[in-house]
Amino acid sequence: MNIFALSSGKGPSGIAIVRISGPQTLNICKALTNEKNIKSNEINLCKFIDPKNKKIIDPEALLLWFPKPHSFTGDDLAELHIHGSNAVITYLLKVLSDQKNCRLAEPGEFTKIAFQNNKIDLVKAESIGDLIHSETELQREQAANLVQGHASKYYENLREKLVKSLSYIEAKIDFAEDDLPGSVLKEVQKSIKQVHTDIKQILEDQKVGEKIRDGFRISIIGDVNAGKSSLLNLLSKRDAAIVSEEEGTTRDVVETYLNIDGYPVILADTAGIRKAKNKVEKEGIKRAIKKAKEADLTLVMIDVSKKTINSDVKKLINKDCILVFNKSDLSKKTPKNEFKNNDQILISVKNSKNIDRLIKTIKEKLSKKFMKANNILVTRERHRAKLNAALKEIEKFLKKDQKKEIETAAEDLRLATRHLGSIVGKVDVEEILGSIFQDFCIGK
Ligand SMILES: Nc1nc2c(ncn2[C@@H]2O[C@H](COP(=O)(O)OP(=O)(O)O)[C@@H](O)[C@H]2O)c(=O)[nH]1
Ligand SMILES: [Mg+2]
Repeated sequence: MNIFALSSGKGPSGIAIVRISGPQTLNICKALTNEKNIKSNEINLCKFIDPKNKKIIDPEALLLWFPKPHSFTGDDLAELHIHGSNAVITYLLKVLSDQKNCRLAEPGEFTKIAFQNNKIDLVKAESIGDLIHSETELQREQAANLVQGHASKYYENLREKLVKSLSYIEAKIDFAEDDLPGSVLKEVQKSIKQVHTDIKQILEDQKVGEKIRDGFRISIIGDVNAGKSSLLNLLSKRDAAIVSEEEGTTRDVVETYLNIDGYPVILADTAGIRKAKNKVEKEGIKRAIKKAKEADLTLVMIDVSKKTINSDVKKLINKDCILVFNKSDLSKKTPKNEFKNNDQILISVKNSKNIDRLIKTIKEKLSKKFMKANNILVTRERHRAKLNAALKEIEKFLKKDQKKEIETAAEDLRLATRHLGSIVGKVDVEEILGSIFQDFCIGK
């Protein structure tokens, strides 16, 4: 079966790219162009024609032909660069679907075939998806790193260490004691302990890779009528939350997704903190406090015209909060307070005053708190779960007396290897055997 799809965005645009992949790709291209001599890995200038009625689909287009295995999918693949109008695209796609054994590709199918043909591993497949969907600079950077295989190489390296240790243990099980030096088990222990330390270190990353993919969580909390909803609306450039001079307007949590100067952020507006009598408002305040606790960063908003900070709000201020004094158009004096170590910013949402400084401070805070690790490896819960599972097996292994329980200890390592391998999509027992044959001359 051959698959095809529009690989560029929806038209109209100067150029659109349609990809075809599968064993009959060249024949399909020949039928569509009437060209007998399509050159591989070169640009072919040609006309695309409807083979049924000889009508011209696009009089001037480009065809790139990549024979397997040197293509993105690893199968025969062609790229058709056509004029990007809806009519040209629609006609070409229809003609392609008329061809024998040719169907529209499913989402991600080109990448899936590339994985099945061993052109890319799972982490790369995922990160290609992330790169395509990246919305902020930080997300683009992270995905681009993964596409280049940094994480895959690291995991592969760890896995190879486990495979090597496992091959020693298997040898110890299979061969007579005197064939192997006594220090082998000690060496294995040492190497596995190192792998354990490395995985632990990867996991202690404050989940920054996932946060960059999904967005950093920022909560706005504070007094009623401090201007929390107004700030959310200003930053998100839309009327996401209701603003009113009536106290206790916001009750539910309102969230919006923002790009704050390259940082992906989920900003949450919450109910104002006060002694509420109303049941619904009480629930809103409970949710506000919960949001603040879960947040990566909290903006505590205070109305400067109030002169003091509400004692219930004070209780929520910790060392990571930014104190945002709002309504500088009404008063320039910020209330005296004991939070000397916190960032304190005086703004006016009404007049858009000092908002750029607030944004800069938010960025600095996030960067200081999360961007310490320069080598981000885990970007998905899937990776984290597999690493944790591998860690568990390694811990089981390390707890065992490997002389007495060598068989079950080997099984622990086998499972750990499998968990690590499944991050990049590699699970292979043959390799363990291969490693044994390589290191011990069995045929002697
Ligand atoms: N003077 C002045 N009023 C503001 C400012 N920001 C918000 N407000 C007003 O304060 C009131 C409460 O705002 P709102 O965003 O609903 O506050 P919230 O209860 O904290 O969500 C509204 O009448 C806003 O128009 C500001 O910077 N200056
Ligand atoms: Mg509000």
